[in-house]
Amino acid sequence: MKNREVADLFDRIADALEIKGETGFKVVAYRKAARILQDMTEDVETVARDGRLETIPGIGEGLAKKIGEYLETGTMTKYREVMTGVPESLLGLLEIQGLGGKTVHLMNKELGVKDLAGLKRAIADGSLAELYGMGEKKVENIRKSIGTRERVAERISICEAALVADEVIAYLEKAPGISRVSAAGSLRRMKETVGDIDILACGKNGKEIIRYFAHNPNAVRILAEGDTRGSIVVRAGEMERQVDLRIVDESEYGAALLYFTGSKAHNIKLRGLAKDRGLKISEYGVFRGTKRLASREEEDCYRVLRIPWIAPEMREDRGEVEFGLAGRLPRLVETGNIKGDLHVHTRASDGNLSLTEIVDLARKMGYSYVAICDHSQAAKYAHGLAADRLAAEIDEIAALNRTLKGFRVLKGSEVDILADGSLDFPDELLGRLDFVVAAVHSGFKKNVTERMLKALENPHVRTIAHPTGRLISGREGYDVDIDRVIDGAARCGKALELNSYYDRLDLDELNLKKAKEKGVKITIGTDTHFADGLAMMRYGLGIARRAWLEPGDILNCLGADALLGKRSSLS
Ligand code: DGT
Ligand code: CA
Ligand code: CA
Repeated sequence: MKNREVADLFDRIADALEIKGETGFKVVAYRKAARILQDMTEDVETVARDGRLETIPGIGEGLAKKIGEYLETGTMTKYREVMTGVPESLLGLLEIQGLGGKTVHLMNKELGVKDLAGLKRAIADGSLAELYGMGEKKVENIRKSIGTRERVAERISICEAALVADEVIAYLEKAPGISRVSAAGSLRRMKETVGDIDILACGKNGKEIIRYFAHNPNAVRILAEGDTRGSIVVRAGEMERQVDLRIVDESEYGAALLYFTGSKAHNIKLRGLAKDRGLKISEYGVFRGTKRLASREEEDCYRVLRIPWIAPEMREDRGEVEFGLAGRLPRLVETGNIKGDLHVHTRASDGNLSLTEIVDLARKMGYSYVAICDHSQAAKYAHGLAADRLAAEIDEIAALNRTLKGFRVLKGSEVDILADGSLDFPDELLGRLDFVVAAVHSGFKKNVTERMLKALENPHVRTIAHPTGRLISGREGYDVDIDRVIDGAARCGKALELNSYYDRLDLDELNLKKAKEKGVKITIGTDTHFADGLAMMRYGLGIARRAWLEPGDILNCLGADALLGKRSSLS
């Protein structure tokens, strides 16, 4: 269907007209036509072929002609006409959330803003806030969305980076003479976004390993191919990413790994600590004068500095060195502590897995339970379950559980929090479930905080899914006061979710830390819809560890009985 294409063209025409300073009915007519075309279920080409374009309400003779021309020739004269004289850099500004054609026109006319750099200057010198119809709050939103866009362009999510790195490392493990290989940098620290991917290795013939690395069939470009360093560019989803490999001597592997894992702030802290002890630390080891005291293993380097080994996820200079010195490092949650996945979709809503497939996959992960949380009826786009279908799923799970030994499927729901904060199912039905996850999927700007607080009051709700709604790829998230939601969860004794779906990682590490400080427990769910997705637990765990979470902070570390607060383990 070309409906969307034509709608986009009309929107672009309206944008361009606005940038040129036009207002009024023409702009409105193009916008309206765009919306109508987008919402139309019938194929616009069929309608055009039948000569019925003008029967569509909102599409008059002029617009019908333009649509017809585009469908026949693939171009629209009017579009080309309107676009002439509108600089690409001004059109580009429309991609920033909160900026429409009208504002771009005013900025351009009154402040001389021609591009992103100009916009940033107008924000910095306060002139944008003075512009008619603007104000501090709007400017702040624009500033934020510029920030998000730039971060996203430069960085990719840990999940995409890890997939690339896994592949490169698996390839490197087969390199001639290689003896050790590890991820380093932000990837090893499991930071939620990664700039470039750093890999460290050692082995017999470094130069040959670099050569092998550079000729990875997945490399789209070789940037450097030296004796101890190589650098390539590989595909990562939609984008390209730089991968750096360093080869070091086996005797210096630990010191180099410590150095290249970073973070820079952690390294600087360690350098200060070494100095206090009359030592020196570098990528070659820890030294007293010229005498090397440690270098082979990371543990050795930490030991001579007289602190315990610190997990890479904590190395951000957020107090980890002080805690280490005081012998008070947390015992971070580990893969082996996780007893189940607390948010999984089946085919019944928008997943593509059956119950038995999920059980098999969960068992392979080493779990003893999994919570099935299909969407509720309001989530129509996701084929959400109406009450009768949920009741049927409950029965199906009960029957399946009777056939399983040492594993339990939890009857759950990802129930929508509606516009008034009530839930999408009656309490009586929710009461039949083992695990209720409540989630906002609509009205992202409407009273989200109040709605979540109300949902937390419901006795059946255990946790709130993806509480901020942000997407790593760029969506800002709900208009929610997360601090109040955390306080609400604490007050109601409820948990909040760490959604490990690759583009979410929500709550993020800072909010997780806040939640922990308030005594709020965390549930980790992959929110997976497909077979590979249960493995996304790894990213949730990484983020949890970056927030210093321990097994006691995470409900997935409880056995099923303790989780459900019941003695019986039947159905
Ligand atoms: P990224 O790539 O932006 O996600 O972040 P990182 O942490 O991977 O940073 P990157 O790739 O620039 O450097 C990798 C590690 O090497 C970094 O975490 C610490 C270390 N490193 C790099 N430059 C410096 C430096 O100037 N001083 C110190 N102490 N360490 C550095
Ligand atoms: Ca890096
Ligand atoms: Ca790097």
